[in-house]
Amino acid sequence: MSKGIIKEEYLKDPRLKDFFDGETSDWAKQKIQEYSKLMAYYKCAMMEIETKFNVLNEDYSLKHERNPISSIKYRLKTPFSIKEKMERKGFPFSLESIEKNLNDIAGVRVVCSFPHDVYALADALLSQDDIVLIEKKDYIANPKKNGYRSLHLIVSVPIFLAHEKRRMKVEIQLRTIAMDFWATLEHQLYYKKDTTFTTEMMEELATCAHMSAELDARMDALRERAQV
Ligand code: 0O2
Repeated sequence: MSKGIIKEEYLKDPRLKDFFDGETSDWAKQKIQEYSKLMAYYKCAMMEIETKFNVLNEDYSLKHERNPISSIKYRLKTPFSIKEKMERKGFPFSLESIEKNLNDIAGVRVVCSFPHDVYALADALLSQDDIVLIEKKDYIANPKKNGYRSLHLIVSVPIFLAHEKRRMKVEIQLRTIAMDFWATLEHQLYYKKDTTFTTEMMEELATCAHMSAELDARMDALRERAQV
């Protein structure tokens, strides 16, 4: 995920036509417009979520004189990645189906300082009365077999358009700097890649994840002792 990925060119990309099976008809043009509109709504939803976390960061730093958030990144799933996932999951291909079946078109990643901050921020967000929790996956309490840790939330957030209020789904990944360090490097080495990884290499990857978890726990213990 990288900040700034949502550019005008993204929606004007001529390859978007391929997304609708290479159609050049008026039907396809209309679909592209509708698709672009839907993506703009997702972008608005990500902005809403980002603002909510910035506000929480500000509030927390006033009370505790430190920032619980190290960075926030966001990304919109690309048309090709959307198409691949719809096909892989066997969903019918339409804009309605995309919106109904995919939860991770809009993704916001919040990198926090300490494990404590991950849960404090998640709780604070989920207690807001306009946020609806759709799904929660706690890969910190229950790490994946390869060692991946993060707290994943699927929420819906309202966006207020000129003449309409619309609820949009956003996937939020909350993780510490240590979790992000491991996941970013693992993403380059192994995740969804055809790289050959031996059992021993997989074990080494998991050991590195354990080390980062231990580092998190020790730093969190220090935070607690420092009472910040
Ligand atoms: P990218 O390239 O980061 O955007 P599904 O999305 O259906 O395949 P599921 O169960 O809905 O699977 O998703 P899950 O497990 O909640 O994970 C979704 C996202 O979490 C991924 O998005 C990754 O960003 C991240 N993630 C999950 N597992 C791993 C892992 O083992 N290593 C790393 N580095 N990241 C992981 P994408 O779209 O798959 O990938």
